[in-house]
Amino acid sequence: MAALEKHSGSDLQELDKDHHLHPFTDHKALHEKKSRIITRADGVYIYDEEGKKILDGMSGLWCVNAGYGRDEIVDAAAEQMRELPYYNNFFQCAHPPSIELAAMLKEVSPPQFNRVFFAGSGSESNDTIVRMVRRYWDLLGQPERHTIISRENAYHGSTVAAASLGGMKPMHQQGGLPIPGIVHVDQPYWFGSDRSLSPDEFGLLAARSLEDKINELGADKVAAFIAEPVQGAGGVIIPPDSYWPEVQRICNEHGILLISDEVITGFGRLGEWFGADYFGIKPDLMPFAKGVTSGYLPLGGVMISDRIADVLIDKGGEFYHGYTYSGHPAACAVAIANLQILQRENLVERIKNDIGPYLQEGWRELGDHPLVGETRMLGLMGALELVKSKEPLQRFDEKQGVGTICRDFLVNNGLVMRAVGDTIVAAPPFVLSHKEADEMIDITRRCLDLTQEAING
Ligand code: PXG
Repeated sequence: MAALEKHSGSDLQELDKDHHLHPFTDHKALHEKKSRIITRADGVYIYDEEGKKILDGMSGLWCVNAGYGRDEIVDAAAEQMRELPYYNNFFQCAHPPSIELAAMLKEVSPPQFNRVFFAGSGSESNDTIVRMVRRYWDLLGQPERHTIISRENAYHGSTVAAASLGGMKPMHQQGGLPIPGIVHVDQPYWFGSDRSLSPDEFGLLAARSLEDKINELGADKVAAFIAEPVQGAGGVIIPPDSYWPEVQRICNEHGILLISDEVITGFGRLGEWFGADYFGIKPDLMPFAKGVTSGYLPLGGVMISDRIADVLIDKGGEFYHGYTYSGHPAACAVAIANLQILQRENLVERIKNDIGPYLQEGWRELGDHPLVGETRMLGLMGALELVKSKEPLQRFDEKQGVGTICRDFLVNNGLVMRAVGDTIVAAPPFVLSHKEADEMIDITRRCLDLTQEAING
């Protein structure tokens, strides 16, 4: 540690280049450049090692919902580490933080959920999903109900099972994914369609691609359907109103488990505790991660409905599944402190009634910019679709990298947002003030102008 403290600036960048392979990175491209080194953060701002202040419009990676600099979360971790830094929940053991967090999660979750299974990340939570739904049907004497249906362009994580559940073609092309028993249906991406149907007609059509697949496979072969309430990494795809009720009908009619991946939408991002609450659906399982700790320590898990838990408990037999860090005490203590902040400061209600509508209004106004083909935002989760022409609608050639050009202007001008192709996505911390929201909109508008100048040459 003492040795590392001596390093700063380009020295750190060199060490990074020499010793660190980054996640989701073109290693050759990064090797030819330098990484941006973030050294500290406070509130909604991060600071790089040159002291540049950047508004974090992504809450880290969709996770630092309570904002940076929360001493009570830090204190909770330190206290827990002094008391009991680690013990496992295997072999009929448990510890106070895992038990107290489990009870707290039950309180904030929809009524069908009374139990949680802990994991260390969203990907591990979704690996748990694959194993648990198959275990459930095995225990019910229907082992042939094996196939899990997911959606094109979904993101459910990066382990072999989670990446298979995901619907990202480039990920599947690396390493022969998906694994057998996972298939994909349409996503409800109206703006990405030819828009000949109304959004509601299109939403029904997308939902019915699930029913078509069930009929093709035979319902007695299908275990579950998994989806993000709003697709996040895929570009903040907000489904038309008709979509979720129809999916719920289809799952009910065919007896298929419904899984709402709440890794991004869980714990308030849409202005309700869970995306399932927002859309009025009744999932059987809800994987979560990220916002449960506001990213201060890694923690994931799956909320397990009584439908599933009752079978696991009644039928018995060991379920050979779990992780060393399932319910890590320090991570659970951090989650408790974080959820207490959300509750005490009414941050979820704040998204619904205050900062959500406020940012949404400014965001919507960006739609008058010539580069913006569509704006969408639910709660604090939004997207801007950059287009070459609005009428008739024309997209840019992907190779032009317009989204990346805009993203780079944004970061250089003090605002981090993500580019998903030519879609700019945002998910700021829940503590964003009105002034900071104005700053987000002002920088975005300026960078849209800069992007337009750059592409016009
Ligand atoms: N489900 C969903 C819906 C996610 O968004 C995961 C599962 C996996 O979680 P872990 O903790 O294993 O990463 C995610 C993660 C991006 C980006 O660039 C999104 C995620 C992760 C990393 C980058 O948008 N989402």
